[in-house]
Amino acid sequence: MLLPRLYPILDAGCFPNANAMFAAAEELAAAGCTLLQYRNKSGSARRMLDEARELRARRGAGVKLIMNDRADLCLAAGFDGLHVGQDDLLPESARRIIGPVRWLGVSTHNPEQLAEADKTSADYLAIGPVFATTSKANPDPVVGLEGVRRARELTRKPLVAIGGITRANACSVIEAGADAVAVISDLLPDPRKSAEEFLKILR
Ligand code: 3NM
Repeated sequence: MLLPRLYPILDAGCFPNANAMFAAAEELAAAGCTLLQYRNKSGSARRMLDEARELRARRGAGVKLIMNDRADLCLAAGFDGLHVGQDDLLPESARRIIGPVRWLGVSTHNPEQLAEADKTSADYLAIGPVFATTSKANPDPVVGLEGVRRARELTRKPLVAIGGITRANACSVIEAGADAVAVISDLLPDPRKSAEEFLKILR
């Protein structure tokens, strides 16, 4: 698998309503984004599936959709992949559900978790939070650029850095060894402009 440099996360909690999130998804696709994650930490399963299906119906050609946390909703919505954290299904349990083809990403927050996830069938690993973030409840301790460098030494899988990444610091994160940056807040409130700038900076 080849990760694009920019991996936008659409966090339902960051939008006033679902339509605003769908509009953001379309703007990100128009800016050239080819991978989007749908994240919803507070919606019911029913609501999440409705939103995920709508995202899928509206996605542009060549845009892959990744479901956060929920293997069942990944399948039900016909998404292209699943991203699991340390409190979700174990990677191999998730893999059994989503099958061999869909992408599987795993969040890690320290070298031990990263080395463990490296042994699984995950297609990519995430490390974070790199910098302080306000987008996640109870974030783990910041790992910094040093944490990204260390993660790079521990895996040959594609590496996604996450947490507090902005247009101002994204280059330093890639230079530290990440293949991609996952971003929530610095893509708001003008997703198209921000994404175009990220893609230009990270080219
Ligand atoms: N996961 P922003 S940090 C969803 O450390 C998430 O695994 C993290 O949002 C991790 O770009 C984070 O606004 C929030 O900082 C990322």
